[in-house]
This record gives sequence, structure tokens and C-alpha cells, in this order.
Amino acid sequence: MNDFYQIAKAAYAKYGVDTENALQSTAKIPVSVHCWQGDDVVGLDGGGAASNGIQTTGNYPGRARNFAELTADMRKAFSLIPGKKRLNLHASYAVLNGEKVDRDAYRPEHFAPWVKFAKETGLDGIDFNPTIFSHKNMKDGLSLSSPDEGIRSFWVRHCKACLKISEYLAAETGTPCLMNIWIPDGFKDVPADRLTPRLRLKRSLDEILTEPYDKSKVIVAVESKVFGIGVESYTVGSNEFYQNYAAKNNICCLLDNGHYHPLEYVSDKIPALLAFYDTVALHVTRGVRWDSDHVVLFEDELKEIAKEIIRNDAADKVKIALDYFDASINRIAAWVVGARNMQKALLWAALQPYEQMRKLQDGADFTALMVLQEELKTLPFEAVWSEYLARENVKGADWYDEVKEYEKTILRNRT
Ligand code: RNT
Ligand code: ZN
Repeated sequence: MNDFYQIAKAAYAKYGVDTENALQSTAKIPVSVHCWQGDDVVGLDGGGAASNGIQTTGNYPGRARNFAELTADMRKAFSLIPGKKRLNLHASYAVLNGEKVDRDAYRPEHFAPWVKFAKETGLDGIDFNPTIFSHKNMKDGLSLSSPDEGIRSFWVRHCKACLKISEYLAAETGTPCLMNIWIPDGFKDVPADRLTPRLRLKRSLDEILTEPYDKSKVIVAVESKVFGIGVESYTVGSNEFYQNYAAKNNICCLLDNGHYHPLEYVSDKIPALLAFYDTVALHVTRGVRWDSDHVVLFEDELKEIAKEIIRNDAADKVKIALDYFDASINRIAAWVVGARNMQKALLWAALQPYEQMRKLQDGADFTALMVLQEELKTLPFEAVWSEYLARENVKGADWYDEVKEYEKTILRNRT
């Protein structure tokens, strides 16, 4: 323990905050790290560059092109990220070994190498996502809401296959798997019919959920979106659609903080959903003016999101996952910056005197509340963060040197 930490501990103690508690509780909160930052969401199953309402920009050298490269890069990133980590996988990361099989017939064994990787790397578990984009069966931009029965049923079968895979991942890792369904379905211009596509999506979800699965092992979530590129006028899977579907069917909502109007805040939606749901899932990202999926930074909204999780004692209920992809910078650094910032925000949120703040709010002493909240902003947080990294055996501020070295020796040789 260094002197700076001792000083910081005393500074926080003055406000009734126990830094030791904060350090210990933060280290127990799992954050699901998305595999898709490492390869620009291309996947391993031949679907090709991200398409259908999802795209990456940039051409930084060293993109991982196969399972070996992607897992090597993830190992490097994980070694620089403190805290409890999970792996967030997409179905398109199936390891098919040349087998000719389409997404509606993927089997658990196609993900066995990922289970092995998760176990070797000491991860807490694996989360899963059907991949309903970048595929020939996306027809006219539609999937589960398609009027073409062949298309719609293909994607229903894909999701059913994913339920089985999720169950397998949960059984193998001993922790529940969050299976999140996101589809890009929508229209570029003013639609003639807004209801029927939603009714078809509803029917598809109903059909998917007829597949028996162990609810103690798999948590099914649905992720809404305000709009996607090329589908600006209408999104089938809107917020209202999925929130009502989830409430009626006892599944979970996933909130991606890039998927709302710029002045809507996911931090405010978390407590609203906690009033009704046992589980709330998150995709933490950073939208710059729209759903741009920039690297997560240590910003006010990220801190507010973390505060809503911690002060509502909801670390077990809120499933935190990261979802961003930047192809214009070193991809490992992108992983590390975003994941460390999520951890930072959780630690920062654990260092707030909530009881005292609540009392001030309930007593309507809003002046004192404002004064306190402003004072808290300049407490010596860095010293507690450094202590956290040291206890987690993870490099401090000089971590980027290691990534630069890895880029020089490994990434630059991928030609
Ligand atoms: C897209 C959604 C979705 C994807 C990932 C790859 O807008 O956010 O979650 O980013 O599934
Ligand atoms: Zn998302």
C-alpha cells in the first residue's frame, strides 16, 4: 500500500466512505468483454465485413483474422484489464473447422474452443448473441420480421440453435449465460405499414421461446434501437416494442446506451426498469451524435450508469457488457481503454456516500446535496484506482507500452 493510497483513504473516510469496501466490492462485479472489438465485427464464419445496419470505420493494421489471432489479442487485452471478466461471444465466432453448416444449424461443439479459452483465461463465464446481420439471409434489410417465411423461419431456427448453445456455455462455465437478441430490421424511408413487421417479430420471438431451455442457465434479452445507418425512418425492434414484449413474456431488456435519442439517458432508465425487472442487461458504449460505437471513456454518463448499479445494490441484477468497435486505432488498446474505464466507473461509484446523499435529498436539502456532490468530484480518486490495479496485479498508467510492443512484434507482421 503506498502513501498516496493512505492519504486517499483518509480523505474518503472524512465523507464516511470506506475505500477498502469499495476496492473489494468492485473486484467482484463481472464485466462481459465483447470479442468483436478485435476483428471489426467480421466473425469467423465467413459472413464477411459487418453489414446490415452495423459497420466499422477505420483500417488500423493488425486486425485478428482467425481464432488463434483473436484469442491471442484477447489474452493480451485481458492481462491489462482489472476485475472480474466474462467473454461476450457472437454466433458468427463459431469455430467451424471447414464444416459446411449454416447459422440455423450451429451446435455447441462449434464453441468448445471458446469454452476452453475462457477456462484457461480464468474468465467468470460466457455470454452469447445470435448473429442476425452480415449474412445472405438478411433480405431487404429484414430478418425476424421478414414477410418471406423462408427468411423469417431461418432466423427463428438460428435463435433456437443459439438457445442450446447458450445453455451449453452456461453449463460448461457454471454461470448463467445472457443471450441477447438484436436485429437490424427497419426501413430507410417512411414505411407503409408499421404494425405488421412488429407483429411478425412478435410471432418470431414467441416461436423462439417455445424452444425449451433452462431458465436458471440462460437469460434471454432483447435489445432495442432508435435507428441504424440505412434504416433511419423506422426500426421494428423499438424500445416500446421490446419493453412490452419482455415484460409480458418474462424475459429481459438490454439497454445499449448508443440506442436512444442523444438526450435520453440509460442511467435514468436503469432504475426505471429495476422497479419492474429482476434482471436488466446493458451494452455500454459511447455514441458520438449517433450509435457510433466509439471506445468507452471515463465520462459523466458512464459514472451515472455505474452509480445507478451500485447505489441500488443492483450489481447482481444488472448484467454489464461492453459493445463498441473502433477500427481506426490499435484494437487491443481500444479494448483496454474501454474496459478499464468501465472498471474505473464502478470503483468511482463505489466511493460515493449514498446514505448521506439520500438523506439530503429526502430532507429536501438540495443546496447541501449539490455542495457535497461537487466536493466528491475532486477527491483523490487516482490513488484508489492505482491501488485497485496493484491489487489486481495489473499494470498502471504505463500499460500502453506493452501494447505498443505487441503491435511492433505481432500485429505489424499480420500481412
Ligand atoms: C448494434 C447493436 C448490437 C451489436 C453487437 C455486435 O447496433 O448494438 O448489440 O453492436 O451485437
Ligand atoms: Zn449493442
